[in-house]
Amino acid sequence: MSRIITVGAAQLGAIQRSDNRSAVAARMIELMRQAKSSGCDLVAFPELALTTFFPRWFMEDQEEIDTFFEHEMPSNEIAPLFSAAQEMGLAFMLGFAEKVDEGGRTRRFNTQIIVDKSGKQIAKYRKIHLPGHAEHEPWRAFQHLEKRYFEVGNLSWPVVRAGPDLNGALLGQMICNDRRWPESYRVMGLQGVEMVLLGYNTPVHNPPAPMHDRLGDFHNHLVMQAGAYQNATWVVGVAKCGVEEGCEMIGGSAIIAPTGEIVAQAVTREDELVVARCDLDLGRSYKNSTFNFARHREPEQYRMLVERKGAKPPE
Ligand code: CDT
Repeated sequence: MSRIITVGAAQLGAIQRSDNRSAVAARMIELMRQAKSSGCDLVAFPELALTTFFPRWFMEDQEEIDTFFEHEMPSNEIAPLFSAAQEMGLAFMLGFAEKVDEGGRTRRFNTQIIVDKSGKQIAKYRKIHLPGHAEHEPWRAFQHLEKRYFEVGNLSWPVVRAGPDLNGALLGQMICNDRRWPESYRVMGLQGVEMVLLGYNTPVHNPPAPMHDRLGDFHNHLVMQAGAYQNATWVVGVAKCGVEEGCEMIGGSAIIAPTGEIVAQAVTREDELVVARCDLDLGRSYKNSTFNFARHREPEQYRMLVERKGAKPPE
């Protein structure tokens, strides 16, 4: 019997600083309604879905910075999103800035969670590859201060086995910049992942390398398609996009099959639901042949991957 789950990539258009969380949640609930009427089991939202992409600003006042973080999930403002999902019997993935008291101190992470159809949180991931910089760089058109506002995630890339409501899917997560790194996919590939959910906020303009700007959409799909094929997994990439506080961000939300093919893709840079019926077993033939890891991988020869961080050319 085939193991199908119907997935919605719930792309969000721009969120301005003046948009409060209740207004954003209302937009998300509308996308959930569309998802329900399209037969979705699971809806995925973007990275930092509840606010504008705040690392574009240099801020020093911790109180101001913390206005972008969630100290409890769900907060009162976000609770309607969770209730709506539960009433509709929809599972969802949500990205947000997490402020947590852990190990006797306050910590801040760029986080995603998966909530099942019954409203139970079944997975959490904290972003590991934090792009950008930690100090103010006024020469940039806008900042990218993820290294200032977040700690590196401390949960690696866990894969969870969802319950029967999601056909026992083996689900993994990554966040935005992670999708550019093959290591992110492989750690989950080695756990047999069947579907990777990922949200992103990707500015069109890359201040340190403006010559890359024309390639943003291409690189977005290139890395997700490669990651899907090489690990025989579905990849669901969901953008927050459009012009946010004067910063233009790419769209291109896409659902990619284990074949490496894009099976559904957004055509706007606004709130838009992209739906695909995903057979969780579609990757099986790859996992059993070309990418039979147990048979063909040679980890002894890969030691440098964990022993060396930066590239060091030979003398
Ligand atoms: N949010 C995030 O990680 N964005 C980065 C911006 C590019 S920095 C070159 C990304 O990889 O899409």
